[in-house]
Amino acid sequence: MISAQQAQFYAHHGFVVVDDVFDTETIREAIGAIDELLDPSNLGKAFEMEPNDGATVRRIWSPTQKHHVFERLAADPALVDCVQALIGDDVMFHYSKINMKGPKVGSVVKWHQDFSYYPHTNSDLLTALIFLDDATRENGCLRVIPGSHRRGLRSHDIDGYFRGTVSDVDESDAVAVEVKAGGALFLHCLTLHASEKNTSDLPRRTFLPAYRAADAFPIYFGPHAAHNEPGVRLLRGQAARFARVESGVHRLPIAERDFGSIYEVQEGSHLNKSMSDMKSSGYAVA
Ligand SMILES: O=C(O)CCC(=O)C(=O)O
Repeated sequence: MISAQQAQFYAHHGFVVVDDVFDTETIREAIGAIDELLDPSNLGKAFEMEPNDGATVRRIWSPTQKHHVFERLAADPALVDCVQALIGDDVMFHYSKINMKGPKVGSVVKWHQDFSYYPHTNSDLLTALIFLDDATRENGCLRVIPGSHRRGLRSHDIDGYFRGTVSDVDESDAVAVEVKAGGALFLHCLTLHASEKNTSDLPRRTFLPAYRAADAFPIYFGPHAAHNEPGVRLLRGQAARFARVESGVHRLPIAERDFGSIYEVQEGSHLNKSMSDMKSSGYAVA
């Protein structure tokens, strides 16, 4: 459970780390589930590969829909207690992914705010980064700009189109957040964050279930945002009868071409994709 002090830290800094949310046995189970998902018979099923070697998976899409272990973890009472303490009593599961951050190849994630990919009527949305390996500076732990969630949504456009990154971030305030395996980093949807390439020999596998308050509704239904909606479900409290609206103006993530992931739109590789690539990839989101 989260203490009042931790909840205050989150409100002020836009992130908070809670150690030991999951024990060693549960983490071992999650890694076993990843190994099952990565069985060669499943290759091509909504994984995204590292472009540099073409052989290492960098992302597994919607693990909660693919393996019961991840479905269970995303709804784990200890985890959802923490989420409830941060975004309120009515908690919806939003979507999930696994970032593999493989040894030596694990891709850079550039500075961004998650809200830019899926703007909602209010900003009570968060992602829980559940570390399955110790996250260190060497293997590309998350970097955040504390307090950036209180300064609103920044433009993620380049040359008039959404490119999923803020190009002029002042990194002097950035902190590297190292977390032990089994711990969780709860990240506000407006907190600027990034991670470096994994230069170590060790993986940094991370399961990322995302949640939102029941009265936060998506206001953009472009292809990369809309596809999550069928999987959204109530985990705690009551479904909303009103939408809570926080801001008058929302910048929309309108890209020059459809993109399959944050990696693609930040790298610009979506601009080289053919329409048949887009259709066959079968996934799309942040
Ligand atoms: O896994 C990471 O290092 C960054 C995660 C992230 O920002 C994302 O997947 O949107």
